[in-house]
Amino acid sequence: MPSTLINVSNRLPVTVQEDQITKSSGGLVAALDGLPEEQFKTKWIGWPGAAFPDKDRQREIEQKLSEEYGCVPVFLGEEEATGFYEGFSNSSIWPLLHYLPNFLRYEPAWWEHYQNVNRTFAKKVLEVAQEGDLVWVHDYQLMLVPAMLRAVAPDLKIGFFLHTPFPAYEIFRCHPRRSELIAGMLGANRIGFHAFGYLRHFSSTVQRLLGVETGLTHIANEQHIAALGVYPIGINACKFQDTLDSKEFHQRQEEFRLGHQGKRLVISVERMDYTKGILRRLEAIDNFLANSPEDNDVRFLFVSVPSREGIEEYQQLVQEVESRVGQLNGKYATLVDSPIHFVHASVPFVDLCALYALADAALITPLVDGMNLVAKEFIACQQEKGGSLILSEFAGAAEELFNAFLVNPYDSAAVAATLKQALALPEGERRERIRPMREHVLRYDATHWARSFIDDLMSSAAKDARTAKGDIKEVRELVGRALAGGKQIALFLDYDGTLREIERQPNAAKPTPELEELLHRLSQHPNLDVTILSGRSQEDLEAFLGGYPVRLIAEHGATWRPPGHKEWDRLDKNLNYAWKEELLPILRIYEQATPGSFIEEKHSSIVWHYRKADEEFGSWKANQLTEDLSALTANHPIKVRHGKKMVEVTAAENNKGAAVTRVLDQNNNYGAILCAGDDLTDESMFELNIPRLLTIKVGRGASQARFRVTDPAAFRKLLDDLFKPRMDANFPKPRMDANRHE
Ligand code: GDG
Repeated sequence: MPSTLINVSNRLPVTVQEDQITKSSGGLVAALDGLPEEQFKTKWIGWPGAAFPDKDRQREIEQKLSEEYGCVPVFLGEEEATGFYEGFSNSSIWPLLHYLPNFLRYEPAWWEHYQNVNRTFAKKVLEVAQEGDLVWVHDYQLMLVPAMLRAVAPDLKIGFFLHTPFPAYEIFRCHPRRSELIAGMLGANRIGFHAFGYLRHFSSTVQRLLGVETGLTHIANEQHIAALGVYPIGINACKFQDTLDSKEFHQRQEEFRLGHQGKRLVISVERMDYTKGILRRLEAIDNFLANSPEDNDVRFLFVSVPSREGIEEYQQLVQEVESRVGQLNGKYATLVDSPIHFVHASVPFVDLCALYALADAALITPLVDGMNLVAKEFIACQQEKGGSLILSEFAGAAEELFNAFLVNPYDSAAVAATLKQALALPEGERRERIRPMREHVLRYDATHWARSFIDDLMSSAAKDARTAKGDIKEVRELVGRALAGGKQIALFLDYDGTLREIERQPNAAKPTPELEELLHRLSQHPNLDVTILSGRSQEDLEAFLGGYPVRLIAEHGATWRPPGHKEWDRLDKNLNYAWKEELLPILRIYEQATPGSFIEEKHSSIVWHYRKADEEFGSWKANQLTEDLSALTANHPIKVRHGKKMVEVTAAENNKGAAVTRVLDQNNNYGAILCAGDDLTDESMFELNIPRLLTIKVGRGASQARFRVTDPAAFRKLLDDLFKPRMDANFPKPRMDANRHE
């Protein structure tokens, strides 16, 4: 039975008018049409494009869309739709996502509409979704939907794809609702972006705004993990191939050829949007025409599809563009011709293909663009001609279209010069540039994009579903069986937050009498090999636990001491800690600026503690420090960790998982290996792939562990139950030096 893929996007892939429904054929529709039917049934949830206040009419549309198009309409009131779409989505989020804070407008009422509409979408999804379905939410209009869904249906598989860039934190932080927006996205199991830069910005924005520790490819929320990935969208290759083979295409191409005879054609195709750089491009064209009178056979053709016409900034843009085109044509026209041909309308698809195929060059110079499909479409349609692609380096497509002439759209003289150079290139060379790019865009098409995202979503959702949700009974059974078979069991136990509750003063966290009793019992158990590992220094561990015949591992695995030994052995002898000298002054600045905070220097790490600082200010500074350090140390084998009330920098090679592996390399005849921990440093143990491994997360938060207990008390109780003393046992009390507790 195929699962259903529920696509949730602002607009349905159909337009409903008074008496007819027409199917639109955007990239998204094509991408999902290409998915294998035996694997997926596709449904769409979205706005049908107009308000239908009459309830009977709504029911009628609903039925028709569901039966004939697999679409579920979300009906919105007129005012609500305007506040949500033109207001919040396109006048407030869109400009910021495109690095244009000057265009940002915000009205509290828009935010209300945005939340309400996102809620309505989420409700509709919950009405439609069945167990096992995948939900794929698209774009900036629906950023809150993933978290809204997660709150009600924690096990739903949810993907989110952002079709625009995600800007640097300094830009995104301008938005009055910045934290709510990113928290909304984090409800997804997987979040996709067009380019790695956008992913990196998102990750650092989450780190700085929400104080959540982020990895390169995942962000651990309270209860689940949001995986991050890069999926550059492609074009509907089949549709282009079919059109290029059609008779109509050849006819139109011939007609256009006649229409532009004797001219070299440079085309630009886009929605009329200020992000597309139209005014800057006209500046470059002015420069080109002024400085290249010998190129007077070049004609510029603009196809600018009307867009967001209800918004003032867009109306102004149309006026400015029209006036500038008029000015330039006035300046450079002859009695028989003018250099710029401006079409402010949408042209039929086949005409678009004919223009792409016929053009000598495409001038695509957005100021910022998530991907820009036009660039890829132009390449796909260039067969023999070998037209040149002049592409803004600020479009996501620039990362893939390796043979394009890349330009900075703000540098109009350079754009003009590059255009001249591109047009002058011999035809053979131009063809050679296009050929490999054409292969690329036809292979990595929209279907490839959708498949990669969906495959990854399924695997990350499956992984997330296992997040420490195993039944603890399984641990009891496996341990019971190993003990009954007389097998040895290895215990790898973290200390603070796992065996012992966290204390405000770290040196106050010495074992309580109850824990002493338990440790005594575990260390004397004939079937147990106990290791306690911690981020603490060896001095701390000696002071708290030195009296027990257990193995101690300190500083996340940098140093260890076998059971019963006095001497500690460093495992990081070959590591270079020169970075500590460099980073210390940075941490000192934070220490100075944050009253109550202090630095702890360990052999293998530096820690900035802020538990005694003002809570809010301390955590704000900690987010900032984590971000600064992460950026500075990106190319070093160093790990920066924002833990509980501290930021720690350690050598990446030192981790508890590696330490566990080292112990097991010496002997691995265990019937079970049990690892337990409460924070992110313990995840390296949980990720190990070794047989008979039982992993237990202590407390809340996402984790790779299979099992979970609520807190240290529950964990001690579990250990107590698992390793109850045998009736005949009479263990001696350990030798403890009372002074060592202080
Ligand atoms: C957003 C992101 C990202 C244009 N004129 C006509 C026409 N078009 C079609 C093109 C192309 C589409 O519109 C435009 O797509 P883009 O990708 O260039 O840009 P946005 O509309 O801003 O799309 C963008 C995209 O989402 C996908 O994730 O790449 O960065 O901003 O397919 O062919 N189609 C027809 N007539 C026209 O006159 N038929």
